Amino acid sequence: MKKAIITGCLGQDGSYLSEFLVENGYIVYGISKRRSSDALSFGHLSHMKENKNFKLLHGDITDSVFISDLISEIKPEKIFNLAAQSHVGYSFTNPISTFEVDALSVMNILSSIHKYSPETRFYQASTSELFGGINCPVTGYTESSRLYPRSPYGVAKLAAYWSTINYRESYDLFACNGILFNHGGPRRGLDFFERKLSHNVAKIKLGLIDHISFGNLTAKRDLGSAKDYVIAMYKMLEADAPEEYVISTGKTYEMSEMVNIMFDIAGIKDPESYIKIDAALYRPAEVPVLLGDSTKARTKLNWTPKQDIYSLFEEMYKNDLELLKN
Ligand code: G4F
Repeated sequence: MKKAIITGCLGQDGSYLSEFLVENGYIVYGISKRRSSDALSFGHLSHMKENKNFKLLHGDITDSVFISDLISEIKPEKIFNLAAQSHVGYSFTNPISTFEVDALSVMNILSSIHKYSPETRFYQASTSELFGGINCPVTGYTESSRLYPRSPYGVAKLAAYWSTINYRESYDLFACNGILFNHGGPRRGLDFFERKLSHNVAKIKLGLIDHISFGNLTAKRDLGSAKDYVIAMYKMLEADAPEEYVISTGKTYEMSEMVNIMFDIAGIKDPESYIKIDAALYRPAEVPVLLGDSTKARTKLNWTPKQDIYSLFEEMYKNDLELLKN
């Protein structure tokens, strides 16, 4: 059986990708950072606890001993590096640790692949935050657009992006970046915009709270479904050659429009009366508009997203309503 390592396997993307790869005949070695409070937890993957093709390993990707031992022992066909400090707002107050996890650890992994397992194919979770959102082209950012990050998170991810390309060009590794635009779903962390929205609108529906506090609602995001996007990751490592790909829906919505869509799905009128703007939730530098042009992935990888924002928000809202009722 083919072997794959997924770092960050218990997160939103890591858990969907773990399920997808096991269903497609892989043995998955899932890496997750140990937390003493929930060291025995499989999180989103609790249904795979007894699955002999899914092995949960605890480890920190910033630890070079852990990474080199792991890669030299397993020598997997594929490594998907999805572990990250992925909250843009948090990166402004914790820039150093963000850089360690999101940039330095990627060099660690690439260096171990180069030394111990040069046939391993490597996927780096890059992001539309690399573009920065100023002067976004009307047709959307492509793989050749200018990179201009606007946060410590974006800067760290930019270093990781170039490290991946540099190792590919220097040592002929099969290493590539997926430049994924925002993507969510029921497993999204509660402190990201769309999940905060679905969870709190469900709370309002149940009469548990009477308002939601948000920061900047004038930014625009191209938001897709994490389940669709992990398939693009897989296809990138199945391609003939390692290349960068933009993964996006091709539609962008202002955050305030997203608020209206979610309230509409919940059947709650007059959304504005439930929203408070909290200046503390604004970021020191904002990424104003993100829109992606994923023509390359659609033509070369034959990838297309299945869910639009309406079906995604409906799934998220219904999931949160059930969670809260239970
Ligand atoms: O949901 P967000 O925190 O996502 P953001 O910053 O776009 O980053 C996400 O997408 C990136 C891909 O483009 C990933 F690389 C990254 O890891 C992450 O998954 O914020 C979205 C927008 C921002 O403009 C933010 O300022 O919503 C605005 N916003 C307004 N109020 C808020 C809030 N964001 C959050 N998280 N919480 C708020 O209360």
